[in-house]
Formats: sequence, structure tokens, C-alpha cells
Amino acid sequence: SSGQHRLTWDRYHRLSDINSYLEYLKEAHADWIEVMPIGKSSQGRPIHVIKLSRRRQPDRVETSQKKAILVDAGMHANEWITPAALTWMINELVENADSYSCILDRFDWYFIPMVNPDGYEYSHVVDRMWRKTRRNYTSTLVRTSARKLRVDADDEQCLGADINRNFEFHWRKGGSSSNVCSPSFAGVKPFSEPESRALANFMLKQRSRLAMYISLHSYSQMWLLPWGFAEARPEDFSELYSLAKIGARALQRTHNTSYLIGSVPDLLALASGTSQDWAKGVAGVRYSYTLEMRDAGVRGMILPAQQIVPTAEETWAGIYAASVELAHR
Ligand code: ING
Ligand code: ZN
Repeated sequence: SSGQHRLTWDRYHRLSDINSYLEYLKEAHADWIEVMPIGKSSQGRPIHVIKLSRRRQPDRVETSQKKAILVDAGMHANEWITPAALTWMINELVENADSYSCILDRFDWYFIPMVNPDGYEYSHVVDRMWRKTRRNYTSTLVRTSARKLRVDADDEQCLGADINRNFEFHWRKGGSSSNVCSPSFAGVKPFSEPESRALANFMLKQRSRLAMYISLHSYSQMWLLPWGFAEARPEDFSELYSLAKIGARALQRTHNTSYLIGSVPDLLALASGTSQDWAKGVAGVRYSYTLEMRDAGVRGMILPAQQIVPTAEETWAGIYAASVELAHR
């Protein structure tokens, strides 16, 4: 292809621009960047991961595998700031790689800028507030479960599932819905959605390598910790909290944006079947977080595009500070 891309950070872009940007990066930096499909959405769109892996010494083959960090975005279709900011962060890291040798030497970085491509496109074309996948529960494939769920075929809300309630860990224990018309519908069964399955399979393939997982959402300005499914805390909560504090402090300093730190039920409400809980509880990722990015509620989901860059800058400052600390733990 042409080695060109159309992505900018002064407006929100369609999926094709985001994908062509990943393609561009792979071609421009073939020696250390890879782009791989991790699965397909229910409508057949590929879900891509981009891997940044710098060799410490360019002429030598690395003998030991590095630890890895995974950041994803676009799980909820209407949270447009998350893929916009994540692609900015990828650009920042790639274009200034030499000044990030500390975290590039220590970790392989994986980014999934669009977990829910079907929903994202739908939110651009039809319904700006669409959140879920676009899996059609009235199709033949799931007609029996759909009938059980009493789907109203005429109600356009009654399809798709909330990817962040669909993971197989304390699935549907609380803070999720069994009503297919609800925006937080957990799916007909754990991993009923190809999007959550793709993300989970990818994490399992990395297994012990993943030192940190950050899932980007919006909005509320919070650095969220596990668990989501219960009030209980993981036994290493204080380590998770101290790392989050370092990240959130660096984030807040950047543009004077206030952030809260705490577990999901402490700051929001119970939520089960989330990727954050599954990553920690099943895939063994010790530092597993969810960031609720800008804003605090004034514009909510409809964050003005002029805030893409400052939101990305501050979030990156937080993730960077957390990763530097993690490199020394
Ligand atoms: N918020 C998250 C959601 O999935 C959350 C809140 C995060 C719940 C992590 C549980 C775990 O509902 C948004 N905005 O999506
Ligand atoms: Zn979300």
C-alpha cells in the first residue's frame, strides 16, 4: 500500500482510518512493529492488535522473553475518546521511541485500539449512544435463546451484548443484565460474543508474560481496581493501589485533571463479567485496571474533539509513570 494514513487527533475518525493507521505503522517500522488479527467481530470485521517490540541490541536475538503490557480501547462503541486517545499514545511511543527506551527495553507493548468495531461503526452511522456489540440475537443462530429472552424484534435496542459483562468470571453475578434490550446485557452465555472471546484468547496466549492490563473506557475520570463482581478485595490490593496512585498522580499533574482511585463497587457499582476481573482472576495478570477517561460529566460521552490531545497526553503520562514503576517492581 501507499504508506499513507488519514488519522489525525483533531477529530473523531471512522474505523477505516484507524485501521489504515495501524497498517501504516507496520510498514513504516517493519523492524519492530507487528499488526496481527486476534479475531473477528460478529459482523466479520477483524480485531487488530499492534505489537511494539524493540530489541535492546539491534544485532542480537533476544534470549529471554520480555514481560508485556496490554492496553485496549473501544470496547464500548460510544466511548469515542478511547480509540482516539489510544492511537495518539501509540503515535507518541513510536515517534519518540528513543526517549522511551526505559519502558521499551523492559516491556513488549500490545495495543488493541478497537475491541468493538461493529458497534463503533454503528455509533457513527446510526446511533451515537450505541454501546454493545451488534450480534443479532433474533437470527437463526440463537433463535431459541432469543425466544427465551422474549426479544422484541421491533425494538432496535434488543440486540448485541455488553462486552464488559460477557467474560467468564463470576458471569452475571451482579451489575449486569439478562435482558437483551439492556445496554449492559451480559450475553446469552459467557463469551457468547466473538469480541470478548478474541480478547480473552489473546490474553491467554500471553499468559504469564502480561504484567499489566489497562482497559480504556469513558467517562468519569477514575482509575479503577478489581474486583468489580464483589466488594471483596484481591489480596494484593495494596500493591495495585500504590501503582495506581503513582499513575493517577502523574496523570493529574499533566493538565490538572482530577481523578479518583478505587475499586469498581467503591466508586461506581458492582459489575461482573468484566475484562479487568477476568484478566486478574483467570489470565493471571497481576496489575489489571480500568481507566474511565474524561470528562467528569459535563459533556460525558460527547467529548469535544479539542479534548482528544490533552486527554491522551494526561492518560499517557499516567500509563507511562505506572509502567516505569512496574519496571522496578
Ligand atoms: N464503565 C464501566 C462499565 O463497564 C466498569 C465501569 C469498569 C465496571 C470496570 C466494571 C469494571 O460499565 C463504562 N463507562 O463502561
Ligand atoms: Zn465503557
